[in-house]
Amino acid sequence: MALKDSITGKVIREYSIEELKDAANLMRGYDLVALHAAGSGHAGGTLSVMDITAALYLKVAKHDPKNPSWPDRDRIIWSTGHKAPSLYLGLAFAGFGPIDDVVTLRKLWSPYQGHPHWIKLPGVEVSTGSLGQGLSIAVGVAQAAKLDGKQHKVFCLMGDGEQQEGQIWEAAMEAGHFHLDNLIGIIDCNRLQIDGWVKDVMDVEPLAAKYASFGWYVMRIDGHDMKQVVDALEQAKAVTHRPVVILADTVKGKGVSFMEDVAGWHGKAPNREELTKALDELGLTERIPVQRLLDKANQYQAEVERKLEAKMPKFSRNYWWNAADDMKVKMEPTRKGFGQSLSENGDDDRVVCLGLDISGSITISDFYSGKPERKKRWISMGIAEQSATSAAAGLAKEGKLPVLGTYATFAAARNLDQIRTSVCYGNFNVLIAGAHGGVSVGPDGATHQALEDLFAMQGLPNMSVVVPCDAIETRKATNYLLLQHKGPKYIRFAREATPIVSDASTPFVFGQANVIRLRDEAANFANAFETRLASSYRNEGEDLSIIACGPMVPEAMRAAYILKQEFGWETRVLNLHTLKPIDTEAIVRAAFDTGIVVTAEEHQIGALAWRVSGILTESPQLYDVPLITGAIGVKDRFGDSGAPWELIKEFEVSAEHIAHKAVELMAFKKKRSAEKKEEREHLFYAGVD
Ligand SMILES: Cc1ncc(C[n+]2csc(CCOP(=O)(O)OP(=O)(O)O)c2C)c(N)n1
Repeated sequence: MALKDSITGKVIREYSIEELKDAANLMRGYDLVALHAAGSGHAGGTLSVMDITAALYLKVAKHDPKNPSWPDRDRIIWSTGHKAPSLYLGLAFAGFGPIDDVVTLRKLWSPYQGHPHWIKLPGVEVSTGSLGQGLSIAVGVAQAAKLDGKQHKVFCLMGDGEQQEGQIWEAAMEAGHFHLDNLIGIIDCNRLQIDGWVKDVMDVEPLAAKYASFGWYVMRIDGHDMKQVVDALEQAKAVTHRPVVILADTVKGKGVSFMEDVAGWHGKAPNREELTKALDELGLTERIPVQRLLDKANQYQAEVERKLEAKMPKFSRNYWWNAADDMKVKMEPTRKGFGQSLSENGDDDRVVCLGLDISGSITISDFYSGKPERKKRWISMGIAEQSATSAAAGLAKEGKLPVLGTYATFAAARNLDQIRTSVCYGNFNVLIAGAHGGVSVGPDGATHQALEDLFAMQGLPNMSVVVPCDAIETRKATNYLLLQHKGPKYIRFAREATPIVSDASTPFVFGQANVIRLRDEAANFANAFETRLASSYRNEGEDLSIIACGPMVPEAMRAAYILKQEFGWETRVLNLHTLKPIDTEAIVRAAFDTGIVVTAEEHQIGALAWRVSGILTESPQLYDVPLITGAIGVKDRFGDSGAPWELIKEFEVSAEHIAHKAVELMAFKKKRSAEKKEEREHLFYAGVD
């Protein structure tokens, strides 16, 4: 089979093995240029899988680039979503789109998202990024082909670390049970994952015996020997009565000496020097138009920035972070505070941390780094969020203080039923860390941007939910949750560095909001504000309130600054770091005292806004108080790839958007009080008053 014209049936191009090798090599070069232009992405895995990609897209799969939805095409399911750039290059080299365009990888609005999205790019079969789901999708696609009496094949590309996901084995069982001989799984066995060697993180071998025992036909090949790859894929198509899995032994970072077999190159892009060296090693210095590609990327980026700026609410000057000489902030990722707390408190023998193969970046590895004696209380669970959640419940039942964490979307959605039943129903002392919450995760895109986790976590009985505003508050919150708080607890933090707006003396009391008030301009932004526990705060007759949580608190503070500078208005900012149990009194008082409440959350609108509005509507103190409310947050849409601060603008969750909303609401308040005054005057002059 090959690239085909779906109308005439003619073969578009027949690649020789040598030509395929050359194409794979070129694709590696384009991949590295695109990663460099993006400034992020997955070098190691995209390089290890490139020979398989070239074989599939250019030789083995039957498809027509001019007719991407040809019903009789073979389907290629890219379960290993982080290797999206290889998929994009496979498609581009096959003729589905211009090769040069791949260089817009991971940029805002680009069809070349950090993880593949089939709605944005023709030729992509399904959207992936959450590991372990592709094989089940492939089972469904293969079943559909059987139901329709179709002859096409379904290929599913997976990673070896990915095999740790339990769902893979449910799908493997199903494919075996249903004798899906139209399904061909391919595993990129490069032996590495994020936290290190697969065999150390969570051994998945013997894969051949495992798949065979589920009724699969198994082949093992050298995944860099193009002839073997093509032969195995062709042979797989001829197997009957059984699904086939090809275990392809590969090298992570293949082709670039300093990337080969180095775990650190999993999720990293080369800098300019590394790119030059890599292209040289691949023998591509003369063959890839690096400057033309980078110019294209830069032009695309400049256009993104122009369009974004045009959409931003405007004020008399630029109030963006650190844009002026005063009101400067220091920035640090909130997740740092989590690691610091684990490092400080980890000597408590009850503390046990569970690794989910993303340990360094979410800082949970700070628990044991430099402290080898704690290693025995570090349990690496692999990429297995669901089982780890229930295992944590088991540890807690026996008196341990288990902590687990990963991207918030995999820490609070993938395993939701396990959190609900194993952890919350049993009311166990499990601390779950949802890292990389919100859109500011950036270029990884929608699959990695948790925008719904707080709905689920707040909805669970017994669960407590904390969303700290900066790294310092994260540390305090973790200290409290880890050692003092009993019961299920969820802490959510961000990936991007965000402003530090508190210090050691800032109050943090679980369940109690803080009031933050702008006092004077200062050299340091945080010093311009005074923070108090809401319960000890006295009404100062502010014009409006902004209620925020997480890194939206600094944005709310900056909005308060904009509103004061531009209009002279006073704002009460409420830092609602604890979403559950919620500080009802602080919310009611803010509403009562100011009459305007704007909520601000880096989440689908509602996790904060609906909780607050629920309180506003059901509190007797507010029954006859006229209130004007507004909500800032993500408006019922999935995230996108892009730079973190671009996404804050695109998803309208910046201080400027909060301030803009406040202006809109203040206009109503003023109109209403003008009408009230007129009515009073009217009644007075009519002699009724
Ligand atoms: C459900 C889920 N959990 C965690 C992640 C984060 N993650 C991305 S890649 C990766 C490691 C994958 O290892 P492997 O399948 O071996 O891929 P490779 O090493 O070849 O890149 C992890 C844990 C994810 N994308 N999805």
